[in-house]
Amino acid sequence: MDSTLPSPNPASSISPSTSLYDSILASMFAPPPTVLIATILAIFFVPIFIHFIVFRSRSSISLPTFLLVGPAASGKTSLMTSVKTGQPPAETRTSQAPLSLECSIPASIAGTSKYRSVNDPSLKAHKKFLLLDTPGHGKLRHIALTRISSPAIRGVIFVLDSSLTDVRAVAGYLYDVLLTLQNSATSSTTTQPKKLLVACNKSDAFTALPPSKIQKLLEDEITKIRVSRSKGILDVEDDGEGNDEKEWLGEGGEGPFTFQSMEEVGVEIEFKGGSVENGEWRDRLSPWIGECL
Ligand SMILES: Nc1nc2c(ncn2[C@@H]2O[C@H](COP(=O)(O)OP(=O)(O)OP(=O)(O)O)[C@@H](O)[C@H]2O)c(=O)[nH]1
Ligand SMILES: [Mg+2]
Repeated sequence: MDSTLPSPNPASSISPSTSLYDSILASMFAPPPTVLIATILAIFFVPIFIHFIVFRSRSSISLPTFLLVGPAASGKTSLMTSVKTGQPPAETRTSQAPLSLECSIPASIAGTSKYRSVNDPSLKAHKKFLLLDTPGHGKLRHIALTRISSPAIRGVIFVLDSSLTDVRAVAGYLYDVLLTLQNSATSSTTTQPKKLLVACNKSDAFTALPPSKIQKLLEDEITKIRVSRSKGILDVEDDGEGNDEKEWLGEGGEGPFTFQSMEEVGVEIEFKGGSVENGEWRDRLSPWIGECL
């Protein structure tokens, strides 16, 4: 009788799960060259790719936008180019489609920077925004009016020629812009007022009127337009569809119209004079744009 017991085989005592574990560990610490190269490439390029996607989508979708509106040949396209380049353009053509340009102002003038320390390095950066030019021709004004209520719009710049040769036509377009802003402010869920800057351009011209005089003439003309339009509206009964958009300007819509009274319906208006020819708009617009950002 063989009394010797068979010696235990060390290999047979290792379970299959232990050997799998070992082989995974071995491949992790000594990976094949192809896996090594793929991992290094992923480490370098995936963050760059994600940054590119995020950066591109933010700049194209959520950049704060300022809408340029106003009658034809008032200087909207010229003003936009001069804010971007600091120089008046050599020549412009009648606009037939909207056009946007990316511009920037020093972050120190932006409204959100007023509580920062003067030593905050972020104040040395620039704040980007878009200027969106629209055609002034009567048949193409719907392009501007439909964009006024867009959430990306931080402010509207109404550009007019300071000579104000046709005050009725200018006041008529401004009336439509104000009405759209008023309806947008009253239907908005935020209490943030809508901002409008009336840019009295071409102040270099001999016939140019000062902004205070332009403001008064426009107020008188809008008062007349409001009276004539309200007569038409009173004849029309409520359409019964719960449409609460107002068709007249101001809280009550009675008496003389003033731009100041638009604050009661959530629209803040400022007047500024300047000239593209003299390269004045970049400095004159920056504080107002900074407040809106
Ligand atoms: N004198 C003077 N001329 C200006 C000024 N700004 C613009 N212009 C001239 O006014 C004309 C019309 O300018 P645009 O910028 O094309 O006007 P716009 O408002 O874009 O016109 P539309 O595209 O038709 O709506 C051009 O000949 C400009 O050179 C200014 O400040 N002073
Ligand atoms: Mg134009």
